[in-house]
Amino acid sequence: MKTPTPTEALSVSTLTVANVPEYVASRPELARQVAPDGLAVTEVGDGNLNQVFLCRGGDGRTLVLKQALPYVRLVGPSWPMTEERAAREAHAIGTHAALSDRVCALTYYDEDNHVLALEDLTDHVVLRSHLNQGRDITGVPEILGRHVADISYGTSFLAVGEEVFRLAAADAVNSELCALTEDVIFTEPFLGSERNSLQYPEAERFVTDLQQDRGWIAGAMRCKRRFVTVAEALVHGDLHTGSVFVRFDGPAGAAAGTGDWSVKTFDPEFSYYGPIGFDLGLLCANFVMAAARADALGEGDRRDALIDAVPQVWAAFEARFRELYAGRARPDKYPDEFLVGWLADIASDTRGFAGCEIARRIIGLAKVSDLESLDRAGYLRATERSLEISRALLATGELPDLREHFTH
Ligand code: SR1
Ligand code: MG
Repeated sequence: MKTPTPTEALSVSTLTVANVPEYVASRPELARQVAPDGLAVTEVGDGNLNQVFLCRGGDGRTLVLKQALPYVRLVGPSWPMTEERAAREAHAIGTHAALSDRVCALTYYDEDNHVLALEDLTDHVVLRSHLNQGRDITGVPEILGRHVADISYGTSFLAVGEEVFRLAAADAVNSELCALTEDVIFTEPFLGSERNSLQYPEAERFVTDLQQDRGWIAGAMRCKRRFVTVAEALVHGDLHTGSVFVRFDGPAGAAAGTGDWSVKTFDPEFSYYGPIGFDLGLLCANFVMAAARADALGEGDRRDALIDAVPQVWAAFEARFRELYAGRARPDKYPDEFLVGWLADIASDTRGFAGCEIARRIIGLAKVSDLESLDRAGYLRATERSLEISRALLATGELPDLREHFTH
């Protein structure tokens, strides 16, 4: 094959381990980042939607390429999906990275082939894996709470002004992926679906019981209404512990703090203008399921530490949100009392979305390894307790006492 020149950028509908070197060589923006000669390429994607390649040049520099294909990777071509999600992701990374340094950097975007070149974070670990390994996360919940405040306040109408907000929200419509979320998070776990499944059939009785609880279903439908109709900020849209890379940089053995971590969020392809509590709710739900795992493994101290991640996320979010609000352009128009109501709405949304996320990760499509990798007894204990938390969050709208909940 003829060696491409920079003016002949290779077009590839499907990147493969074999054609990535040629693709990189044909694009000066990429060839500047990683030496195309002798490029070692590995498929490293473990997400549900896209393919991801790690490219290592002979000079040791690395690059990650992520490509959206016209279908859902988890299922295959039988579930078509447009590649538009790559554009949504590129847009969100650009917007969020301007507001927070906790974002995996985008170094190049190829709109034609739906390819994003991303900062290589293979010296980090996905937070979910870090949690599953039983490792400490002291300081991480606070970093994430603050990050959500930065990206959400920074894209809210108060920060950018009403007209800019309206135009930005219109520009970020992500209908296809929002529809997917509406199905898999808000509808199928509650009303039933052929896509639902359970790791062990004995858990069926918990689900059957829950699906007859009209209060639980009504709570979920309230959340769906909020998800569909509230456009508060450009949210990440899928901020679970599998969308966060962490690397501990502090001294070994010392107590960790927020300054000891590199934390980078990634994968915001589900981003859209939605309720701020959506990101917070998904995060908190995933900490609750990590706590349920620790509980099932008999690790009481660790369970309690993970339960504490929930108020830590919220406290850091609220503190930073208050700080940002204090700098608003028109304090004469927006009194402090306005913030009180806004935070109450976000807190209520957070509880509800957490309840939906727990339910979907157990009943619906796209499971979490925190629970799925437990043995049968552990899985049943963890799922029963997690689902009861989901019931409390959605049927009552209140956060139950989680320590009490796990130990009664
Ligand atoms: C088709 S799978 C759907 C899920 O995968 C993504 O990671 C999101 O969590 C989405 O809900
Ligand atoms: Mg994802």
